[in-house]
Amino acid sequence: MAAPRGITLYHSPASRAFTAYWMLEELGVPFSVKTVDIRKGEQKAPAYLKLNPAGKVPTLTDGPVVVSENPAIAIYLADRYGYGTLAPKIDEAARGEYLKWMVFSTAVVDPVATLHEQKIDLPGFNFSFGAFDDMVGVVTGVLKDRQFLVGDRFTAADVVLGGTLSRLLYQKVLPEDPVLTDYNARLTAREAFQRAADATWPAHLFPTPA
Ligand SMILES: N[C@@H](CCC(=O)N[C@@H](CS)C(=O)NCC(=O)O)C(=O)O
Repeated sequence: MAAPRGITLYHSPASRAFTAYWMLEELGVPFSVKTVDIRKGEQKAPAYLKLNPAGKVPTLTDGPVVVSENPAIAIYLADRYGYGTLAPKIDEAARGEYLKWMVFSTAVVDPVATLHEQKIDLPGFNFSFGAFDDMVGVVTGVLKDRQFLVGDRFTAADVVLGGTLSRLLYQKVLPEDPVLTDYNARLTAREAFQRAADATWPAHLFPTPA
């Protein structure tokens, strides 16, 4: 494993920064957290925009490296600190599928689910992300016969796409299909998942309803 160079995660409570936090917890590398509270508009502060001009969380720095967008953060971290375990190696056939699911998570699943939640269901043909039902069919199709996205081995693709599916199930955007709920149970049972969830939705800010 490469030596960490001083990792900082720019994270906000109750945000998609959960995914990057979970990645770091899975890897067990030391990191510090800087809170960029999106509900206070801190993601638009000039100093933060220099790191991430999109003004969104998460962003991660590791020595001179600055990386944003959850799939990119996960690919970077897994290659540097989990190569061959959380990341299939370059020459492994599984690498292709691994990268596909990484990109699919924010190029397809997140936007099409957001539109569906807003009750906008576009026909798939003319849209890069396709139709909602087709997306659900693709993910249930792969998960019905396996434990994780890349065969029976947990990878960073499960953190990125799995974390997105988990959130969408919680928000009731995805159907309660047993294929999805069983997969989600395998993810949420992981200690690293729970630590990231506790950090992202802390009980004092998000108490469980009585
Ligand atoms: N494509 C980005 C999405 C990140 C994102 O949506 N972040 C939201 C919070 S969940 C955000 O920072 N919103 C604040 C804003 O847009 O002002 C990724 O995958 O990292």
